[in-house]
Amino acid sequence: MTKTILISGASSGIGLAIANKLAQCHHNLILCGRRAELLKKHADNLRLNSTSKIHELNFDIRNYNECEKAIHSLPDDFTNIDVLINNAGLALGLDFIQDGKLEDWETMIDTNIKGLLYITRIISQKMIANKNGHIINIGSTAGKETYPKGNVYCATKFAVDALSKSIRQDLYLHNIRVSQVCPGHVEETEFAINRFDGDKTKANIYSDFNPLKAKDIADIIDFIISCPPHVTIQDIVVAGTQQASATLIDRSGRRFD
Ligand code: NDP
Ligand code: 8X3
Repeated sequence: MTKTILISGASSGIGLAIANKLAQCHHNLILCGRRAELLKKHADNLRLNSTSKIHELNFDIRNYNECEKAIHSLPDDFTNIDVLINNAGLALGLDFIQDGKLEDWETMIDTNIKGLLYITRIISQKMIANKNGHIINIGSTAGKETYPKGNVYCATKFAVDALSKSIRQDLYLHNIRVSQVCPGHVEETEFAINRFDGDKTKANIYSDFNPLKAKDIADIIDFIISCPPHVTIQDIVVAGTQQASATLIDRSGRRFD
């Protein structure tokens, strides 16, 4: 069945891979992100290569008014959102707590926690009115297990973990499903280059083992939304086979390629 699906953070990485997968599955998509040109390029590509209806929304998820204005601007075809995928998020820096940059902390908290809350508040109101909906949060293994210097990023993902459970408790009586996917390292994303502020040497964290690919997460999302209405996948924790925990990674070379 064709669904209308809003994906935050669809301009790159995991969000873009989800958009590609769900367009192949004939769903109608609302692609969100701040980089308008990039989003338009991806949207045009999907329009060319799929039968899905595609709409782009450019806004900063950290600003509640911008979120509200963007969602309220949706054309009629897209207003009944069946699935919300809260994917936009980032890590900035990898520092001991005493060295952390306040600006990085604010950005991570504002994006990963408050941005997710803003979008969820706005869209859940319509889902409640429709008595139908599915919210999928992209958490992280960093939301299950801390690691040295992960401090604030881990805290934001622990918050996503808590919100995934608590929002489910708020919304299940309204026929709204809430799921979470918690990946370990995922390549084919801008995650590491953003975390290390464009430093390619520091961001080179995937070359000596085989991590997940963005497409792997997209396949999991497709599975979650394809489950029959009486089934909710509550939580999936997934990592590459060479990654056993946040810090236990077999970096002896890429296997399984
Ligand atoms: P990317 O950097 O490739 O994607 C992040 C996306 O978030 C971009 O599309 C970006 O769009 C969007 N975004 C960031 N800030 C904002 C903002 N203020 N307003 C609106 N959109 C914003 O990284 P990933 O694909 O890896 O990240 C996606 C999610 O996956 C994140 O929540 C991340 O924490 C999580 N994750 C990533 C892992 C990894 O190893 N890569 C592992 C586990 C979880 P734009 O810049 O255009 O606004
Ligand atoms: C991204 C995975 O381990 O870099 O959420 O925090 S990790």
